[in-house]
Amino acid sequence: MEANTPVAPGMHVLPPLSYPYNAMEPVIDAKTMEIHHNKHHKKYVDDLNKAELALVEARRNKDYKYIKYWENELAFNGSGHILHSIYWTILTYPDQGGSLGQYTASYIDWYFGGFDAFKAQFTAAANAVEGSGWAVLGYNPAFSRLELLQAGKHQDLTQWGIIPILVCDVWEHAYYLKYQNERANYVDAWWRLVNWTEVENRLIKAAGATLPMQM
Ligand code: MN3
Repeated sequence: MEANTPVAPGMHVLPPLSYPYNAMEPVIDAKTMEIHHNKHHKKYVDDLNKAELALVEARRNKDYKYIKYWENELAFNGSGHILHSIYWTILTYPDQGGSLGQYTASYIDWYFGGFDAFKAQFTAAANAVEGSGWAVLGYNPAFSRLELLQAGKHQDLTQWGIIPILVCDVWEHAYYLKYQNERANYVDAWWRLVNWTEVENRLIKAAGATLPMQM
């Protein structure tokens, strides 16, 4: 069986670019590329590592008083690292990107009704992002198709690319009639309901029946 090689806590590294900082000239200047990659993206990587190591400590000490802070850091910096890593790889030298691949074209046509309609919506979404953020074309495995989304605050979507395996609904509608304001009692009791066979099935579907390689 093939082994999965997970990134150990605190071991993320800034991925090198496959082109020099001036590659995007004159569309994006070299200085912008350098600061964006070597300062902004690097800070996401450093702060993601810091958050993961802080949570290793929290688990060891069973001390979760800063859980909200570190979970937010994990989401903000994890999403920043993931989205920037994608951003660098989907760019290349001006006008050297080739033409739309067969699968890309098919999925875009199927859902958006043609490349022009897709491009118009993507452009509108990118221009209308509030403050800083992203326009994202993604494949949604739950619907087996593409979707086009804005990410205003990218941490609100936790870490982009993650496939949910086990989820607990803590909106009040999920428990209020019986538990009222005692959410902790609901969450405690909720553990008795988990279908671990389904959790296992979802994980196998996501990770492809590979076990993590031993550290
Ligand atoms: Mn950026």
